[in-house]
Amino acid sequence: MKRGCFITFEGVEGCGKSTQLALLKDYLESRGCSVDVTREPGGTPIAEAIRGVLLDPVHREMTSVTELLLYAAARAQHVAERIRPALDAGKVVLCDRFADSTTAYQGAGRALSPETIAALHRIATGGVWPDLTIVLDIDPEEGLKRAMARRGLDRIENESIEFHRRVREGFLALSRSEPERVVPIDGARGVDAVAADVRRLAEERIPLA
Ligand code: T5A
Repeated sequence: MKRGCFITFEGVEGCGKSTQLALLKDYLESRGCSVDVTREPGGTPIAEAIRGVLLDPVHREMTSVTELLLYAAARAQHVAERIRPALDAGKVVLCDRFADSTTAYQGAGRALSPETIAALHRIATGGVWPDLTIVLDIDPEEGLKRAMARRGLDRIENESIEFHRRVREGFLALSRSEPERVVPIDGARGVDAVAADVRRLAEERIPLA
């Protein structure tokens, strides 16, 4: 069966991924696509349980390596149980964060080794990799303000502003090393202006009737 299309959304906290993902889903469905929307960490019962452990602010003692392995474990289950079957069924999969978040947060943010992270990417994804990754780029202070206005901050959001700046740089570095796949857009604009860019990028990758 024809493989579907895998699009991921990335960026710092509160950059607007969930908002844009929902708008793109509605648009693609209105154009006749079969769309599966999911998120990381999460997307399956096991991965959602791991998400609870990862984001709970009570787990202050969690080591960086434990954090890395838990994100990878959640991803392995998510790919096997949900993403790969949806792509095999020819669906468009829209995912709120994926492996690039590990590269940015645990790599650029926590300074864990790129070789270790690359090895875990191979194990956890089994070679399932996005066709397009849209990075919604905004100043982390702005993103945290947005996230804070909506709810309390989780364990990762509570990190220092320097950590979040390294994460932003991590995403931008990925877009420089893989410019075809990882495309940054200015996420500081209004929702509609960002959505127009997102739609254009998606339409370049998905053949619509
Ligand atoms: N993580 C994740 C890792 O460290 N490693 C990994 O491998 C992975 C997969 C996930 C956390 O885990 C970390 C990263 C994260 O810290 P999460 O709950 O998914 O946790 O956190 P976020 O990804 O930050 O999700 P949020 O829901 O907080 O932010 P979104 O989805 O980027 O933003 P959104 O759309 O919910 O918008 C936030 C607020 O801003 C408003 C919205 O209405 C909302 O109130 N907004 C705008 N306001 C002004 N202008 C715009 N253009 C706006 N767009 C949205």
